[in-house]
Amino acid sequence: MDPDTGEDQEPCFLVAVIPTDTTDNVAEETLDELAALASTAGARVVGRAVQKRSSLDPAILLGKGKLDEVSRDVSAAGATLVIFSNELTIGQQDRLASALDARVIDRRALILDIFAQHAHTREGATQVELAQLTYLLPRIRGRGIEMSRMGGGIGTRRGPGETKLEVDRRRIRKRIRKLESELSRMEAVRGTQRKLRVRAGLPSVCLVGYTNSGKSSLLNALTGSSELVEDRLFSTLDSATRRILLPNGQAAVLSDTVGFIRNLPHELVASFRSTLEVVREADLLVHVADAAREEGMPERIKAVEGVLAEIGADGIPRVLALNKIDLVEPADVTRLGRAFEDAHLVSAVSGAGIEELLDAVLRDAGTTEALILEIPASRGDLISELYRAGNVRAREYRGDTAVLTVELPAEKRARFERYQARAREPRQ
Ligand SMILES: Nc1nc2c(ncn2[C@@H]2O[C@H](COP(=O)(O)OP(=O)(O)OP(=O)(O)O)[C@@H](O)[C@H]2O)c(=O)[nH]1
Ligand SMILES: [Mg+2]
Repeated sequence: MDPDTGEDQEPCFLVAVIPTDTTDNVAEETLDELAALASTAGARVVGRAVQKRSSLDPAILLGKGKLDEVSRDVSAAGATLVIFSNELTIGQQDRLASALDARVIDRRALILDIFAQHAHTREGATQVELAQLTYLLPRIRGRGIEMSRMGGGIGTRRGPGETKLEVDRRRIRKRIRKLESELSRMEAVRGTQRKLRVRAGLPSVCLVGYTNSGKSSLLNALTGSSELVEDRLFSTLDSATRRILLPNGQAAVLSDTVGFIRNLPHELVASFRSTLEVVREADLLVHVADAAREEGMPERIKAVEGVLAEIGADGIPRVLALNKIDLVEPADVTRLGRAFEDAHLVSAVSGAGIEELLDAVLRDAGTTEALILEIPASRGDLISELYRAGNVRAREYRGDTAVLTVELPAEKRARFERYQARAREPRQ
């Protein structure tokens, strides 16, 4: 199947069962996102339905009347696949599939499927297979289940639906162990490469953000390289790293990463541990958000922050870049600027705001090398603050001046600027 031709795309129907207090806008946004995921996976959306419910029916999720309605709509629209935004148990999946007379998958399986289609490197493919099998394992429950029901594979031969057939739990466990050990070998290599970079002493900056917000486009705009940019979700799975020159001529490394999404399946976060390590070890994160999709923007920003916390990267200094500002009406640009005071309004396409963003990167990350500070020896308070806030590498006294070599976090630098012994020299 070729998702680009529009032919052969599996007709699919989307269903979201959401809490009663959800606003209509959020409900729409949930379905729009599910639709974007479905078409990214190569399916053609032929209909959608929402049901607001205060509690989910554990057997079949939907209320009886709604189930009949959806069932009629699914067959009228000729859908052979129904995708639920809710997470489904295997029992629910089975019951829904027979009630709706179509293949049924949930959003998690759909995201895993997209990742499988986009995994081009060996590490990416290994990470995705591990995530897919981890998703699958608890769903098999020892029965020789008919795996085609497990979904997988929209327009792909690589989903679990296709690797299926004779798999059983023992074999899956064995395969999981093998994949894990392969991944840790690949991680070790990656670690060595990273150490080489660290030794080169270059500050490391990482682009993070919701999928399709324009991270790869920004990497290209900032470095003049040509990473794959697509109006699809999860185009980037591997973290590409490029060298950039900051406005003062100093070099830094800039990495692109896999996009985040709300409720990112946790098997994926776990499997992508090593890819995401570049995020954890960055000196600065540039959080890229799509300013052209204002609906749901705060939620998407929050979702990204949630994933950052989940991977232990929430303590890293961050700048927010609102991208695609070329698509925003001037009046709305002003409003956005006020609503997100600290954000940089940028466009990877028009180049607007890129210089300013680089200045901010230089300010917040370009200065990871140690400062040499001359502090009056009488200012014990400042000296102990430096010990608390930074990493003091050396201290000596010259007369009544303490000379400290100290690595300081970005937010403390301005405070100690006037004690700096010499201007920072650009590196290389
Ligand atoms: N108009 C406009 N479009 C942009 C801008 N930046 C990115 N885009 C478009 O937005 C879409 C997604 O861009 P990518 O750079 O692939 O986004 P990404 O964040 O890397 O996406 P994933 O890797 O899929 O998570 C593409 O169609 C880009 O052409 C921008 O500043 N202005
Ligand atoms: Mg990308």
